[in-house]
Amino acid sequence: PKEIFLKDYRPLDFEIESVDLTFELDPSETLVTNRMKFVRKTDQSQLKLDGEHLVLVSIEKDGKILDQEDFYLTETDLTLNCPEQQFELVVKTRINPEANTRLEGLYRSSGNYCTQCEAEGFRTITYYLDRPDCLSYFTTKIIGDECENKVLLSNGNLIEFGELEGGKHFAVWEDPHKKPCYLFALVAGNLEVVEGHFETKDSRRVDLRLYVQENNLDKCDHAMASLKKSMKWDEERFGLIYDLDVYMVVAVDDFNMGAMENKGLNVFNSKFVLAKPETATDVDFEGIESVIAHEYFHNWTGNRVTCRDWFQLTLKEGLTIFRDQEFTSDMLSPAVKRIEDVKRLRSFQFPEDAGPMSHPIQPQSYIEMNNFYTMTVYEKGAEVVRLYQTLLGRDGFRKGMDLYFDRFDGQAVTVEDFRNAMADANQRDLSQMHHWYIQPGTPKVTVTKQYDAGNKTLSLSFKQTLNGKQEHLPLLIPVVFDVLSPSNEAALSFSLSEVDQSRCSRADNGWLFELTKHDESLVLQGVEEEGYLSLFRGFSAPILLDYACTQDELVALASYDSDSFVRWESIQTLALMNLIENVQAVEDNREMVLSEYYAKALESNLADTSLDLALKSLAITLPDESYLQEALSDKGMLINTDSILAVYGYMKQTIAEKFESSLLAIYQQMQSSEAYRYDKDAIAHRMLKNRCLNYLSKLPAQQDWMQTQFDQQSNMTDVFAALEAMKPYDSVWKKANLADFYHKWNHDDLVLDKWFALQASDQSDSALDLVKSLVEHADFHYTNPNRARSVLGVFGRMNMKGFHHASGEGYAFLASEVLKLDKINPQVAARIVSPFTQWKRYDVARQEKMKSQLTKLIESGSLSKDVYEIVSKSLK
Ligand code: HT7
Ligand code: ZN
Repeated sequence: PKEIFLKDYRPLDFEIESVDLTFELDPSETLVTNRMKFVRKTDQSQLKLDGEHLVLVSIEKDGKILDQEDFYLTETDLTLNCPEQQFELVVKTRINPEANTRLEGLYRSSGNYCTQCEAEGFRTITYYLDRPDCLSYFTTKIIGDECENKVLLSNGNLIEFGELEGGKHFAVWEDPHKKPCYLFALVAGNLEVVEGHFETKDSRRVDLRLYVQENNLDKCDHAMASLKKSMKWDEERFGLIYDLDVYMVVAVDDFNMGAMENKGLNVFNSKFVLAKPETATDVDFEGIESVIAHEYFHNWTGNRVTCRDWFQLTLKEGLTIFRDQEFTSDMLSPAVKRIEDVKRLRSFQFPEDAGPMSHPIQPQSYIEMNNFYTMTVYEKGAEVVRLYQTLLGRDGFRKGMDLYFDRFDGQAVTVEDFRNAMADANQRDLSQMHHWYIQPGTPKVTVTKQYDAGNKTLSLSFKQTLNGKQEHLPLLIPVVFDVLSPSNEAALSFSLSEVDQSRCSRADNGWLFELTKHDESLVLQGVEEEGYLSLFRGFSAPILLDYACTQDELVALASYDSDSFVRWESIQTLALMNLIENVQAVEDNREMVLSEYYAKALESNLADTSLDLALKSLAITLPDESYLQEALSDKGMLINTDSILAVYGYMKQTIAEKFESSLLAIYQQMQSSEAYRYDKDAIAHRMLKNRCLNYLSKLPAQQDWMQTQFDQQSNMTDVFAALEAMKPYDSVWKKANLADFYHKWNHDDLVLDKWFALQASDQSDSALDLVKSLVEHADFHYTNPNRARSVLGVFGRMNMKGFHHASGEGYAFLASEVLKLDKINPQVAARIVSPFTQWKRYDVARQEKMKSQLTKLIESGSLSKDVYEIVSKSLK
């Protein structure tokens, strides 16, 4: 397959002024007529249009039908000579939506038509210049059978509709905003609508419409409320107002990702729209709120100002993730949101960046663009956007955003354009920020301190490395820190020399030191005692911190640091040290222990009645397994998954035993007879309660709580937490509860996904047999991405016992499933294969077994370019 490079970017030779599309819908033979007005912009007269999986019916140029010899057709494009300055082409193609299991372009889901065009799906609908810098005005006419397609939707405003002969009807939509074709959308079928409205701050009424299947009408309230909150928030925080009279969201069951921000007509995976307390957990509710917000925010960051080419993807995605993080932070708890985002980044993005698919947030090349919708482009990209806000302050960041929209509204631009807007609006030189965009890997910052009691100076030295070396272009790293008194918890005062004042200033949550070189130091003067360092407050940069801190210092920070992130981070570090020590103990045949320091920190957090309940829950949660794996790899240790399983088993059991009475008391205090509410306090109560339940479930004397909570059937958060707690038990009662759950919910696909996922992550001794039985289940369908992910995705990522079974059978199973899925949906198959990319991290025996499955996949000779790219890069 061909590799595409950023360095080969060339501006367009032709522009398309307008596009007039007509769809004559038919499940297997939809006819698309595409009338385009072209303007030639350079001397180049060869026009090459992208097109794949299409049957070409005819091409007409300026009213004349072209013959076979007038154009050149391949599997991926159509080339013709166009010496005219301006001309019109009418291209007719035939497509088969029903056979489209790739779910790109036009396809059918639950009997309805829908589209997915990002990144390069439009070329499977018609021949076109399918690249984001080709902006055009779209008009779309949809003709369909009236009984089967009550609803006919596309982007923009409805300008005409009516009846036709033979039981058909039509609708014409006109989008007044120029857009790239990846934002095109069409939806048709028998959907019901939930309506609402929003009044903009300039007093315009916007109609809000959620389209869902009839049986889901009772699950739309939360999505509608989230949409209204998002619209209001974007007006208040960024002054951004919606620009059409209607905003539509359609929920579909078969969808490759979370949702898609098509102009005025978002298409969503139903998982991110539908919720009621009986069917959805708090995590689902939060997911809906943030994805609804994310897609809405794209209207400005992505749609009004779009990307010049796909290498600029982080321009819209990093920025929009940052915006949705800020939104959630304002809606719920800023401290909790920050910790959750950092956990996600470390558990998923850090490993990606340390593996064979590592790439900068602005990738330099790709084989399949869909493989670059990654944690790096999205989440690390958002962290890099956050760096601007940390460096410039909220007001400075807002000034930069305002200038960005003033300069680039209606254009397709680059990450450099964004940076220049930030710099110019704040009269700052931010050119060094470029280094974050072009270098892969997670930087490490090593900090050392030296206290001189005689001179009362505290010297801090900072050293940055990337991928273990100092050969990289140095990064601009904001270090937010403070120095705390060991005796009275307060921040110590100090002064700075004049030179240091230009590199270190006061910030909202401490001091802001701008590290710009490979090695740098800072001298704090007038420091009365050797303080404790509270470093990278709020996780002020996406780095790995290497700071030789004593465990006493960590216990102190874990117990009283006023920065919630550092407080949580300190207890996590103590836990991590304890976990690593125990991994070593297992491997050396020594006894495992619960470290006295970690236990002390747990105790003080459990006892702290002033601590926010959600933060308490996070504090008593062990770092997740992928974070431990990351830490072991960072130390150069190979991972033996059996040791990791043994260590987690021991730690959970020992914590439960040691803190039984506090856990039980908190569990009981957190009980509530109130109806489900989705708000910060109620979520925090459930979160802490269910964390305690999880620990208590390890203790024979407390096991009944699981069944009691399950039987109460209060809401899905609590029911599912009870089932999760039961998961490790190979017992009759667990099976009976799972069977009850299935009978109650098998009519609801989203709930059934949970039932599948729970079992796919079951790490009991029968893990492998269980997952094999799941793909044989009558409700398992390879064609539905949510279902495939809830079994195969969960098994590869979350079932250490089954996937990494020493026999290698887990690897063989997943690889053979990837091959099956690749024939149906390559985009989803490429995600499912990703756990194999980490093969070099595991012990030698496992490495060989994983590698041999990767080799088998390559040797199958029939891989899609999606899966091929991941597998071939992993084997390099
Ligand atoms: N911009 C979208 C990214 C996307 C996508 C969505 C659904 C299916 C396939 C897709 N390919 C790319 C989603 C977002 O970031 O908002
Ligand atoms: Zn996005």
